[in-house]
Amino acid sequence: MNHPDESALLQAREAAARSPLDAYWMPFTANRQFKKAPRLLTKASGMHYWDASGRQILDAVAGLWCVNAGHARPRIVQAIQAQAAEMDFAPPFQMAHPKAFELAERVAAIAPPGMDKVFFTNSGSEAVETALKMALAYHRVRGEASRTRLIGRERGYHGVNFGGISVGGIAANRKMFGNMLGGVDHIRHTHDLARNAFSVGLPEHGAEAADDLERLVALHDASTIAAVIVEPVAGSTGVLLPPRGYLERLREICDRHGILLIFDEVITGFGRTGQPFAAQTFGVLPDLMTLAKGLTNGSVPMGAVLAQGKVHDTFMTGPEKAIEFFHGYTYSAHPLACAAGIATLDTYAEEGLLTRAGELQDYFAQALHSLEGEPHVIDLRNVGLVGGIELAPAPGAPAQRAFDVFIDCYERGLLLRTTGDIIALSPPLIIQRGQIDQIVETLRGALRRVA
Ligand code: PXG
Repeated sequence: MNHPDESALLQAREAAARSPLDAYWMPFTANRQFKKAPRLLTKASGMHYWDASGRQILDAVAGLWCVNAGHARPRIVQAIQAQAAEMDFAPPFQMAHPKAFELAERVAAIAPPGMDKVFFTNSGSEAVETALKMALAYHRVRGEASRTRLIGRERGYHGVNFGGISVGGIAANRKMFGNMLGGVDHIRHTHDLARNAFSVGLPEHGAEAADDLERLVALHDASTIAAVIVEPVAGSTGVLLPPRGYLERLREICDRHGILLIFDEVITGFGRTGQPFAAQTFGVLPDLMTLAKGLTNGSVPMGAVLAQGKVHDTFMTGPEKAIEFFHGYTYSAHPLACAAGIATLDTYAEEGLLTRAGELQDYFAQALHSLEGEPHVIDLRNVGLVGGIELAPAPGAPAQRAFDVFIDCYERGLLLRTTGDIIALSPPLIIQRGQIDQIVETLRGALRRVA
């Protein structure tokens, strides 16, 4: 046995000998592969990152679908700095601070009609859990407590908490984690390469996929179903667009059966599709909407649920002294996040960013679709400033080809995001036409280089 001092020394020596990358267990990452060849970003401004060696990297994914106004925008930086100095934290339960109300008003002002109540969370995942709980509680408060079933969609992504993975439809995110929530079912996804490959904008075929909800109503009975949650554009699973007429039909079926419709707009929110929210771009009004990411331009973690007034008001019927919704987070409406959110909305407004994707989408679409015919490309998809490039998987090695393209592009100064064999593009909304060309030409080179 070592003397205590000696063993402490030994431990310290061992720790020093370990790689400084050992302790951090990285999320959604092949940890061992990454740590053999780390990609460390150390600085960001506007459309670019810089890595630890000072190399400039064009950001084609707005960080992770969140930095819609570009990186390190001065107004946002200053707002966070000033707020940190003025008041770091305020308790959110039975107390509040002015910027929480101000940000809620500002979000409601750009939201679809009637969606004027805002509940703050700290992430998209928490926004999803909040919306699901809100839907269940809403039906209970209005006297239909039997509506407990939640419906998601195959290939859906709604964050990583238990509610979100239960209504989500990505096997890898579910299979390790047991039984999920009870009483959840899924409608089928809308991806249909055979009929819709290389569509420019929304695909023509597949509105009838919404009728799958009627099948679940027939199976479970509407009186047991609380809500349906879908992403208007499914992002994380690889950019799946709603077929023309699909969301409208989903809305009609929900209306017919008294089911709440939740749009998860965590990636489509804040200008990504050409309007502030996809609900506006596609002209379909949900009952609840989940937001995050672009809400603070990615600068401080924050999410939110937007609710129709009628949903909110239903809760406001009991005794005035009673807490209406037993839910919330220590960091709900955190002062730094609120300050960042207000400055973010100012920046979006000043620069017309919430509609800029609409102005650029034709140029973006044309550039993207010029990749048709390049090696491995089996589909190209676009809406607003979202692009999807689906590759044929390499034989026996699914996801390898897209990852190789990702690495090839990164080495040439371009940051992409891949999921399986699909490459996603979601650049900051401040992007210039020349930078769209740079993204597409770098990609073209990579597609020709990879096996
Ligand atoms: N809903 C949707 C639609 C999302 O895209 C979340 C919820 C969860 O948000 P948080 O803030 O809890 O991560 C997301 C997150 C990708 C990718 O590769 C996208 C997300 C997360 C990880 C990867 O596109 N979006």
